[in-house]
Amino acid sequence: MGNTLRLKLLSLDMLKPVLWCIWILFLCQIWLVQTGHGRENQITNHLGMTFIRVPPGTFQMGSPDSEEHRTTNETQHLVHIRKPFYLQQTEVTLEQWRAVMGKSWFIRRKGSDQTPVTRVSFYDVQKFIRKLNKTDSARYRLPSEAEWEYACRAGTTTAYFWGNDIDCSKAMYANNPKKLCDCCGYYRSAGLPVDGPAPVGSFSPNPWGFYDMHGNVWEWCADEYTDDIRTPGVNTYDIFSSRPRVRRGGSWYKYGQFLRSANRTYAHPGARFQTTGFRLVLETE
Ligand SMILES: [Ca+2]
Repeated sequence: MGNTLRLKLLSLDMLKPVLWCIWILFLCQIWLVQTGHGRENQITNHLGMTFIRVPPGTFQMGSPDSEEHRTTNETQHLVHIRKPFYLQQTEVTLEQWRAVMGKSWFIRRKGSDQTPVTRVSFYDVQKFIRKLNKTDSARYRLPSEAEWEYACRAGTTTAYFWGNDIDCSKAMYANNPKKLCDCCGYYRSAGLPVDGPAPVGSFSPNPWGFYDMHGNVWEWCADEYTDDIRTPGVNTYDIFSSRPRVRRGGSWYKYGQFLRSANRTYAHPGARFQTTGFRLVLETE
């Protein structure tokens, strides 16, 4: 074998690892695009709120009969999400709330800027949305209950995105010394605040990249509450409506079973709770 040929083969051997890396990067790129998790599927607005694109699709909303702690308002049924939408990656934070509403709203609030905003009623949230919509060319709104559960499940069918068992290391709940403190010790050792929510994004995200869909704070949805989940309530905001609105996801305050993907509760739209905040949908079309 001549020297020239040997040199060529040697160069080819040296190139192999490089070619493999290029190939793996190419495959990763395809995976990111196909699973909807590439950067092109995220939008960050002028307030630093990040929104992740949720593709259209079909899913089983509600819980199976076999699910522990399920209640009668979780009848399982097929739901079609026909349009893509962008959902906020985290709950709305105190910093984001103040940026829109001004500091005077939360003089007595404790917690870091990254703490989710709470004690905001459904009506308060509508004021926030109206102000935000005036400062930005984009349009914001609350998610419908179906959109919320679709994004919470992120393709999973178990009680929580990680499985069927609640776990202090996966989400924020039972962090209340007066009511239920099963997880207080764990959170204390993890450096998280006790007797309140954690800064947003303190736990691992679900498979689609959303943080704290399970726990931390309950999240207002747009829909009026109906007992039969198969017939969703009106989700057009009506300032004169005092019908109860849906809240989803459970909170730091009490039981882990309230964090289940299918769990539902509701409240008067004027109620302010230390357990309840929200996240937004960004309309792009
Ligand atoms: Ca939450």
